[in-house]
Parts: sequence; structure tokens; C-alpha cells
Amino acid sequence: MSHIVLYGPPLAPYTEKVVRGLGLKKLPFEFKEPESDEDYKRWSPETGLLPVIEIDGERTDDSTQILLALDEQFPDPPLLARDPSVAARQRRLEDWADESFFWYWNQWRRMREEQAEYAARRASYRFSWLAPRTWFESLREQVDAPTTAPDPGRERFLLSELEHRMEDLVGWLSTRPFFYADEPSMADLAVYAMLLRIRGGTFDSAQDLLADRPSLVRFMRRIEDATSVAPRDPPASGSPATASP
Ligand SMILES: N[C@@H](CCC(=O)N[C@@H](CS)C(=O)NCC(=O)O)C(=O)O
Repeated sequence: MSHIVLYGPPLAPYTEKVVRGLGLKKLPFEFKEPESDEDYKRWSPETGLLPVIEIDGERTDDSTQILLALDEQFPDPPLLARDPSVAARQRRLEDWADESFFWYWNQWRRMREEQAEYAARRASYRFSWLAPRTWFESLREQVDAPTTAPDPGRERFLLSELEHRMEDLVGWLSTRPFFYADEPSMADLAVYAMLLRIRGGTFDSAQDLLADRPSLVRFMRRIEDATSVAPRDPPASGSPATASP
């Protein structure tokens, strides 16, 4: 029996993908969660990114490469369909899920940061009029004064984009239990990890848009059953485990 250690932030979608892959293959593993920036550098000296897996002392980074390495060493059940054209579609979908989640997460986080910064500047500007100040401080206040408020349409735009991506998934899943196949693949694990963040509230009301799509809700349940891991929904708000997903 191989000794497997998985290093990663527990709530990150990339870690989730790998946890589910190990669950699908019924491979026991030890889990190590980073506690500092140093852990990222120590466990992943080349990129500083986690997850990283260690199989009998050999380390692999990047969730996609990790799943491919697991598939090579523990081929049953496979994480890609035997039919090469189906496998190619699964690889593309897996990549799409990782990349699109990353894009939405960055946009969403930037929007929230800008909103918080604007609110803080407005509050401090308002109260600054009460305090005595020098001409230089007065000048700086003019420069620092909050100008335009963040565009309220941005949130609506991102939510409607997320809704379109969910509609894409509904169409691609169609009536199949998993994407393009009857058995789960690495594409399903990546999509599941992305949907889990949505279900957990990372994108606020996008969780209602997901709940309104029963085929995706059932898909998530099928993955939870197939991977023998209980749902690991993230907390209702906040970041997915670290500064970046
Ligand atoms: N493409 C990589 C992305 C991994 C990644 O972005 N990991 C994040 C945590 S979810 C990370 O390590 N961030 C640390 C940093 O940005 O310094 C994968 O699929 O594993």
C-alpha cells in the first residue's frame, strides 16, 4: 500500500478536486494543511502553490498533474474515458472549470475589495471635517476624497455571467449522470469543486441560481456518493481558504 500525503488549503477548489479524486479511487491519505506562507514555500518550492501530493516520497504539484499522476499509478477507476475523443472533451472541460472559476473569483474579490475601500474612504473623509487640520492636510483631503462609487452594475454582470456558465454546464451535462460519460472523470471533479464554492456562498446569491438548477444539484450529489467523501461546504462567506483560489 502506497503512502500518500496531500498538502493543501482544505477549502480551496484545487484541493477539493484532488480529495475527490482520491476518494473516487478509494485511496487512503494523510492530509496536511498549511499554517503559514512558509509552508507554501517549503512544500511547493518551485511555484509556491498548493495542492501538492507526495506518493511514496515523490512530489507532484498542480491539481491537474496530480490527478494524472494518480491515474497513472492507480488506474482503477480511470479519471478519463477510454474513448480518446471523450477523454479529450473531459480534459478540455476540466481546464475550463479551473480557469473560469479562477477568473470569476478574481473579479469578484477585486469588486468586493473596491467596495470596501470606497466605503472606508467615505467614512474617514466624512469624519475628517470634524478635526482641526493644517492647510496641507486639507489639500490631501481633496486629493483623497472619494470620487466615483464602484459600479453597482458590476455585481449584476458577474452574477449573470455565472448564471450563463451554469447554463452551459446544464447543456453539456444534458441527461447524462456525468459530463460526456456515464462514469465520473477529472472533468466532473473540477466542475464539482467549482460548484461547491458557489453552493457555499463564495459568490453570494449565485448559490440561489445553482439551487434553481436541479440537474446540477443532483450531479453534485452523485459526485459526493461516488467519491465517498461527505460534503465539505465552505463557510457561507469569505475567501476560499487563502488569498487566491
Ligand atoms: N493550477 C494550480 C493552482 C493552485 C493554486 O492557485 N493554489 C493556491 C491555493 S488554492 C495557492 O497556492 N495560492 C498561494 C499563492 O498564491 O501564493 C492547481 O491546479 O493546483
